[in-house]
Amino acid sequence: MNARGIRKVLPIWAVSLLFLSYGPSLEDKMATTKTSGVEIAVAPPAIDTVIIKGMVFIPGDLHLHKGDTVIWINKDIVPHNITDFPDSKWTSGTLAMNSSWKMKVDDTFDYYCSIHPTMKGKITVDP
Ligand SMILES: [Cu+2]
Repeated sequence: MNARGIRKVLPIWAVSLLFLSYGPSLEDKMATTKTSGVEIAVAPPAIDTVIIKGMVFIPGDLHLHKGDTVIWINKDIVPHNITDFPDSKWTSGTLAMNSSWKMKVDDTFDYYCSIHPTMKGKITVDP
């Protein structure tokens, strides 16, 4: 290789070295990853759906996170309700066909339809 050839190759090599030395350090990359982890931990509350169809709650046991909202949608041809089980401390009231009712959830609970007491469901708050 003559002197002119080296002059053509050298700038590319020098520019590469410049990028490597001025790029983000390993510590910077680790900090970014840590920030991303925190963002995942504080994800906004989700909205989950329970469909009522064929005289059952689908899914029968819905797993979610504290603070999420559940919407029950009655897709049956008969009215239903969502009522605390076994104490009936609260109820949605009657849900006509195609109507819905929602509730913010903080704790695990069982529920049922007091119109059709064999219809039971559960909401499980995962840690
Ligand atoms: Cu019912």
